[in-house]
Amino acid sequence: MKMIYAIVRNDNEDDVVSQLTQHHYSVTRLSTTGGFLRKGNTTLMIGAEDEKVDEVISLIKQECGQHQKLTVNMPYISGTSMVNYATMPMHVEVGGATIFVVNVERYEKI
Ligand code: 2BA
Repeated sequence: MKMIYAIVRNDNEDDVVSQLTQHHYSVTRLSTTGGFLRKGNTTLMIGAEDEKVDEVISLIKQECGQHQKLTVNMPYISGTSMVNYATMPMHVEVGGATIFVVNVERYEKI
């Protein structure tokens, strides 16, 4: 058995969860925050049999689509004698999903 952790955009969360539950997968949603953009995202935990992992990833892919390029204003501190907070435009890729597949040593429902 595997535990699949999928970090998805909040915009895609509902569609991904609906798709997975319609295909009879159990999902736990965690509200998380990206360390770089410091924006909310969602981490989904899906426990699945080894042979189902590819199907789960393909369902997530269907709903999250491809990465898109986005320009965001990142805060930074400029100036030497005085602290001056400013923003700097930066190009990042958003969308898609970041997926980790981890072995499950033991699984029990009691
Ligand atoms: P964030 O950390 O907010 O990152 C958002 C996007 O900013 C990333 O998209 C990436 O395109 C860019 N980015 C992240 N760190 C960067 C850096 N140090 N320098 C330049 N650009 C950077 P994704 O790669 O699609 O990641 C989306 C979210 O998935 C991340 O949100 C984070 O919450 C999670 N994530 C991605 N890779 C991870 C990893 N290796 N471990 C844990 N969480 C990860």
